[in-house]
Amino acid sequence: MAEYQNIFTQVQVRGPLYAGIPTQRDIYDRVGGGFYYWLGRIGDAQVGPFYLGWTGLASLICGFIAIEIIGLNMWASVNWDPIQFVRQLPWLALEPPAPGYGLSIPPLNEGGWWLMAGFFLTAAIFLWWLRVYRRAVSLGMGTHVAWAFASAIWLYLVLGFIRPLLMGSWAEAVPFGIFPHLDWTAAFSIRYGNLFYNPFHMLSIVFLYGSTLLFAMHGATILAVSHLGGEREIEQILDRGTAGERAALFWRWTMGFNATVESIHRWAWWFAVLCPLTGGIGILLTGTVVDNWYLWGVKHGLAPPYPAVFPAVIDPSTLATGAGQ
Ligand code: 07D
Ligand code: 07D
Repeated sequence: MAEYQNIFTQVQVRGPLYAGIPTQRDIYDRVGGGFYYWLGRIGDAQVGPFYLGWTGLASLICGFIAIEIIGLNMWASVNWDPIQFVRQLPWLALEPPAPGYGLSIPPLNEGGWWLMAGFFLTAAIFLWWLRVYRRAVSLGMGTHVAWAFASAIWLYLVLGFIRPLLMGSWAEAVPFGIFPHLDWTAAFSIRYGNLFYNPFHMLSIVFLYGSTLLFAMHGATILAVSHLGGEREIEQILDRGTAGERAALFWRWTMGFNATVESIHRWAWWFAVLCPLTGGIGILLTGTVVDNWYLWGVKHGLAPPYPAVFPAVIDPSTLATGAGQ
């Protein structure tokens, strides 16, 4: 049996390069015949043929403009010093406008570039979504991938567009930058009284952790029966053999129930989709409906109140006399 433990060794030999089924010609047809190279050495990924439709091309152009605006602003912030740009890159940022600007269009150097980069990044993401949708339709597939992607786009839009609109200020949105966006995430949690007490953050974490658990279980199960042909989904559905049944029985034995060769993919789809979907709801409620998740938790019996030895907790942002008011 040991020789079949195929985490690193392969059971199925890689097939010949495949250019894919014929499709209706778009402005561009697929480019190249495909190849295996270094990328293909990991996980048998066939590279190409590529398809560059107008949505793909427009998306890449918008994405390039966004990255260009972000990158040049970051470079300008270190006085155009190339060494410092590379050295400090993870810490550099393109910040949204200051709160005073509300939802108005600020001067370029005070958030205008951020707004413009956000516009082009969003256009790039929307165009890529359209490409994913249209390529699926042209192959006669369902549009499941596009709708899963839409769930991530929902969270992205809540973080950078919908919630700032509701709060009346672009300053609420996320900055561009590797560590700066982490600082924003931590500051957001602190400002709104600890996101851990937000039940939608909890749900989002359930689906995030659940997704990795499901992925591990599914990947492991199929690898464990691939020496019986378990990864050949068609055969598992059409000619019932020993692999799928064995895998299902394994899970009934170990945890009492099993998914099927088909339903495991619905489990996976829903877990993945619900992670950013519930997360987006949680972010949308923060600052709009609930101002302090810890106090909300205390009110609903979720969190213990601070011991009575301390003075009552008052959310500083509700005080009209605070600094900067
Ligand atoms: C593995 C698929 C490949 C995708 C990759 C990401 C860019 C950005 C741009 C320098 C799993 C490509 C990255 C194109 C470069 C500039 C301007 C997906 C895989 C490799 N985050 N986040 C990262 C984004 C938010 C948080 C990494 C994007 C929220 C935490 C990467 C968005 C909050 C941590 C990144 C976004 C948040 C990260 C790795 C958009 C709450 C980390 C991502 C558009 C959700 C981790 C230094 C990854 C890290 C990390 C990108 C939004 C929190 C740079 C594009 C505002 C706590 N985030 N993030 O592998 O190492 O995803 O950070 O919404 O610890 Mg983030
Ligand atoms: C960001 C969707 C948008 C991405 C898109 C992709 C490109 C790149 C490039 C191809 C990820 C666009 C792609 C442009 C193309 C190439 C190369 C999805 C995104 C459209 N948290 N937290 C979550 C945990 C804390 C905070 C979710 C854990 C603290 C905030 C997740 C912990 C504080 C937000 C999660 C923890 C805090 C979140 C994200 C533990 C900080 C969010 C789910 C163990 C001190 C976000 C409701 C996701 C959310 C979010 C996990 C702790 C803050 C489940 C495990 C208490 C502000 N947190 N968190 O799918 O939805 O993201 O919250 O401590 O906004 Mg959290």
